[in-house]
Formats: sequence, C-alpha cells, structure tokens
Amino acid sequence: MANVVVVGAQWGDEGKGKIVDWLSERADVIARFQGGHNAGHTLVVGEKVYKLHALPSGVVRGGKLSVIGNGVVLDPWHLVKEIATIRGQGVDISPENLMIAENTPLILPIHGELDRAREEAASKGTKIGTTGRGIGPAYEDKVGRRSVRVADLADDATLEARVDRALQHHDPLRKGLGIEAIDRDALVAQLKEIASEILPYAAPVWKVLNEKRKAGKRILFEGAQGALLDIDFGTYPFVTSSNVIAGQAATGVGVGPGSIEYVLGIVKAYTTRVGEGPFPTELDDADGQRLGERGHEFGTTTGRKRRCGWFDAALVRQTCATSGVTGISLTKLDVLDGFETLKICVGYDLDGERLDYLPTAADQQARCTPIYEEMPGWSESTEGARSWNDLPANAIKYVKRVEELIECPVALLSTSPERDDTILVT
Ligand code: 2SA
Ligand code: MG
Repeated sequence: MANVVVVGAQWGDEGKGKIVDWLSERADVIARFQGGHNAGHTLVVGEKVYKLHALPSGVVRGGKLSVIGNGVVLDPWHLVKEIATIRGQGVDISPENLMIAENTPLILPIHGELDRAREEAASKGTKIGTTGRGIGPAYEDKVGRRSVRVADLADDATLEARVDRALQHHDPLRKGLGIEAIDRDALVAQLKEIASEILPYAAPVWKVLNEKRKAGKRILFEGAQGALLDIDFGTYPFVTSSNVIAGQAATGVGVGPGSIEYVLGIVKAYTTRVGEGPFPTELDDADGQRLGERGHEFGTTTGRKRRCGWFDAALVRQTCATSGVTGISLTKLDVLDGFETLKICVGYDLDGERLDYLPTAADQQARCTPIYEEMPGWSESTEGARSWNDLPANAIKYVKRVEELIECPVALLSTSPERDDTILVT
C-alpha cells in the first residue's frame, strides 16, 4: 500500500475515523495534519467505542506511530485529558507511539474564549456555528506570528516572551468584546505546569517522517473536517480556519508533495453539515428527519444536531478535483435503506442557467437551486454487507451512478461503523 491521505469530501462527519482505523492496519505512521480538537472521530472496535478529537485514530492500534503535525492547532490541556480517557479504555499511549511536532501552535484558553464571545456577539447571518474550541483564533495567531508553539514550552524566558506578544494583541480584543482581562501570570503558570506533560512527546516530526520515508515506512495522513470546510475552497466564511484538502497533508507535517501517493476521499451516501452556511440539498422535511435519525447525525464534539440532505454529486465532483482524489470510500449507504425514491443533485440552476459546480460568490450560491435526478430505492437492508453480492441491485445502481457523476471510482464501501463491515471494491 502506498502513502495514503484520507480527506473528508463533504462537510465532515463522512466516517473518516473508521476508514483511517481500517487503513492504519497497513500503515506504520498515522499523522494528523490540520484542524484540532474541533474534530470528532468515532471508532468502533468490537465492543469498544473510542471518541477521538485531537489524537490520531491510529493510537488505538498497537505498534504504530501516531503523529500530531505542525498543521494542527493543539490545546495541551485537552490533549492531556484525552490521553487519560483513551488510556482508561485500555490503550497504551506513550512517547514511543505518539509524537507532537515541535512547531505546532498551541490553542490557549484565550482562543476558546474569543471564539465563543465572537459567536455570541454575532448577529444572524454572521454567526459561523463554530465548535467553540478556539480553532479560528489559534490559526489567526499562527498566521499573525504570535503563537506559543510546543517548542516554546521548553524555555521559560521564551515562553513568557511569547505569551506577552500574544497578549499584546488579545488584550484590546477582549476589552472590545467585554471579556475580563487576562491574568498573565496565571496563564504563564498554567503553561509551565502543562509543559512537563507535553514536552516528552515533542519531536522534529518533519525529520522523523523523512527518515521513515527513506526506510520505506508507510504513512497514513488523517484529515479532519471536510473539503467544503476548507479555508480556501469551502463555503467561506462558513468554514474552518485551516486547509483541509489533501495538499495540506504535506505542509501539515513537513514532507514533500511527492510523499502523497493516493488520496482517498471519504464520501457519505447523503449529505450533512453542522454549523451555519449554505447547503443546497438540505431537507427540512420528513426525509431529512429520517436521514438524521437513521444516521445518528449528532456532532461527536459538541453533540449538535447535524443538518441533513440528499447526496450532492456536483459538490463532491468539485472536492474530488481540489483534493485530487484517487478513489472514494462511500459510507453509510445503509442509512438510505427503505427509501422508495432517492434524489441526487447533479448541478444547479442559477437564474435559469445550468451550472455543474457551486459558484463562489455568496449571492449566487444563495440563488442556486439544485437540479435533481431520481433513482429507485431498495427495501432490503445493506447494513453490515461484506461483499458486493450482498447488495440489492438498486443499491449497486446508486453507487455506480454516484461514481459516474463525481467522476471518481469507488474504492471502498463501508456498510456499518464496524471495522470489518467494509467492502474493498478495487
Ligand atoms: P471551527 O470550530 O472554527 O472549526 O468551526 C468552523 C466550521 O467548521 C465546522 N466543523 C465541523 N463540522 C463537522 N464536524 C466537525 N467535527 C465535530 C464532529 C463537530 C461537532 O465530528 O462531529 O461535534 O459538532 C467539525 N469541526 C468543525 C463547524 O461546524 C463550523 O461550521
Ligand atoms: Mg466528525
């Protein structure tokens, strides 16, 4: 198996966690390259359910190296708690199997506070519907060159200088939003305290990974969120603050673009989104309700109810292009079991003109209405199917049509959250 990047090809929650776990069996290193603990990856392994946010999904497998890359923003207090939780479930986590890039920017309490205060202050139409985890403000500080990074935890003088630099920016912002002033010394003390729990994992990840590459080890790059939440190519400004698309895998850990040999796009058989923003195929009716209930569509991180709608082939064709997807894994097909008729969006009508992609301009997006194609559903259950032959004819037709419309082959079909309920198509 080549080095694979796994990316969500919709708005996240496509079922990446399960597929990454499935693929990690054949990888040596599993690396997160963007996002933070806004992600929520659910893994079902036998009787056990693991809910991961900051940790790479590979940690639950023994004998693998899990990596948090520099493209991630890391909340050290959250990480320490998550490690304790997952350890409590019987998983071994130590610097032997977990590494954090030294150049990873930290999410501080001030970032979460700012994120939530802004969302609260926002009026309808400007609210993003963030996870409130401080992701946006932490990336702002990274680009603004005022982050505290993992390596800074190792030296008190540097740490204090970094904190002061960040606070210079944050103090007036907080004042403007009516958030109480930061206790600078308390923040420094908190950071000094957590440092000893984070530093053992700190490493020059770029160097380790390049050495692994030379030794012929296989890297699995684990994306979080989905391509439609990408800061450049998503439904801006209703996006997350990182590049989510596959190209980020290289810069997010420090390997060359040639290290990416296969891009696996994870695609749910229908569409969901959490948070605000455009969603052309959203259903406000009984069908949408049914998708949400059957698909258990609630956020893993915040518990928020996800918005649901029909499959949008135009959007997935677009994200397969921006991520250079080699093949897709189609997930949650069983949620469509029992629908008499299924609809697939094949393009949009914009002021009487047919478009085969979602335009960038917000006003045009708002005026786009989906053009649907209808397909007959199936009454049989596809849940847990482990071979192509177990699928009803209409389900196979649906999968084939999806493949044609998105112009990308289906490589895997996932038919339940269980690790083994996966059909390898190619
Ligand atoms: P943020 O917090 O700044 O990244 O939010 C910006 C937008 O990105 C969306 N976003 C997500 N969408 C789906 N799933 C995500 N992860 C969790 C999950 C979400 C949860 O897997 O269920 O538990 O609610 C995720 N993370 C960020 C977010 O909804 C905003 O639209
Ligand atoms: Mg998720």
